[in-house]
Amino acid sequence: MMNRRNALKSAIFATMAVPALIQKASAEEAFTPVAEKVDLSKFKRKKIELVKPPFVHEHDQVAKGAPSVVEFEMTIVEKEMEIDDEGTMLQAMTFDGSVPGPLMVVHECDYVELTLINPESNSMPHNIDFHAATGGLGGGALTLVNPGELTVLRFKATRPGTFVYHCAPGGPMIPWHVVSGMSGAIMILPRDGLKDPEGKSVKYDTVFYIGENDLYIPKDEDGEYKRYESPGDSYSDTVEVMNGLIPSHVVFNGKVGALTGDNALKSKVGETVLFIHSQANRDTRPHLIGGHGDLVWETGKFNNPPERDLETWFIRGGSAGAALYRFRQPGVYAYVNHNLIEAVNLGATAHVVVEGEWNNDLMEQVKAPIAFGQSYLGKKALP
Ligand SMILES: [Cu+2]
Repeated sequence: MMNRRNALKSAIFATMAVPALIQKASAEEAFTPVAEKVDLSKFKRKKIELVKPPFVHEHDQVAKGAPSVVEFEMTIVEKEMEIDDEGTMLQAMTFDGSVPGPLMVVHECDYVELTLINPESNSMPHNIDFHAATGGLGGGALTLVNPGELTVLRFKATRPGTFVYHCAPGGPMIPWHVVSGMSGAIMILPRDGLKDPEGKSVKYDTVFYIGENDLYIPKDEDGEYKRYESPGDSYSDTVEVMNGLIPSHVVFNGKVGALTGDNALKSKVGETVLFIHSQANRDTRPHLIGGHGDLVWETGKFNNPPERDLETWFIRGGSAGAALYRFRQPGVYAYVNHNLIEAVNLGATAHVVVEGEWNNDLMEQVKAPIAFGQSYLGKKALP
C-alpha cells in the first residue's frame, strides 16, 4: 500500500534531480521502516552485463538521477581450472566462470537485483552472501539453489563502499566453496562519487579489480599436486590441507601469473587508477612497488575519509579495500601482497605496465652500476 508520503517520494525519484535526502543518505537515513513500503514499480531499472576481472563493467562515478533497480545475472560454474603454468589443477567453483567473480558497481540507495543461476550440470547447492546487504545472512539464507534452480534476490545498497560477496552454503561447505573460488566484490559508490579527506571530488580514469585467493591443493606421496574428477572427489584431501592453514598457492585472479607478462595491467603516466582488492578468507597487504596509495580506503568504506600516501595497506580477510593512485613515472610496477613469500614464491603478484615520459626530478640514475676498480673517488678508503 502506498501512503501519500511514499507516493510523493516515488514521484520525486521517478522524475529528476537527486533529492537532498538521498544525496546525504547514511545507512541510517537510507533505512525505510517496514510500514512505509517503497513502490519499486516507480523506479527505473538498469540491466548490467558483468565483465570478467580485472576489468569492470561501465558505470557512472557520479550517479545520474534518482536511485534505480540495478539488475545483474550470474551463473555459478563448477569447472576445473589451471592455477599456475605447471599444470596444477583446481576443481574450482565460480561465480560467472571467473575467480574472483565479477565486480558489481552500483550507487548508494540503488537496489541490487541479482538473478543467481545454478545450472543442472553443477554438482552442488550454492548461494550468495553479500557483506553489503542487511539481513538474511547477507542474502545467503534466501538464495540457496540446487543444480537446476535459479533465484532472484534484491537488496538495498545502504552503505557506500567496497564489499565482498561469497558462497556460504552452510557448515564446512562455507570455507571450502570460498577457497575453491566462490567470492567476488561489489562497489557501492556514493551518489556524488568519491571524495578526498577534505570532501573534494576525486575521479578515476580506470578501475582494476584484483581478487586474491589462498588455494590448498593436495599432494600425492611423490609430492606432486593431485588432480581430481570433480569437486566432491577432491573434498576430503582438500579439507586436510585447508585445516593446516598453509596455502599451496596465493594468487591474484585465479592463477599464478594471471596479471603478469602478457596479462599485465596497463596504464599511462598521469592516469588515475582505482585498485579494488578483495580477499574473502584471509588477511593480505597490497603494496605497489615504486608507487603508493594516494588515497586509500583501507577498509573500503566510503563514509570514512581515505588515508593518504600509504606504502602498504591491510585488507582484512572477508573484506575489500580501495586504493587510488595516479602514475607519475613509466615502467613496470609490481603490485604484490607484501608477504613476499606469498608474492614471489606462491603467486600473489600482478604487474602494471605504465607508458609515458620518465621524470628525472622524481628519480634519476646518477651513475649506472660500474665496476669501480681504480676509478673509485669516494672519500672513504675501502677495506
Ligand atoms: Cu558454493
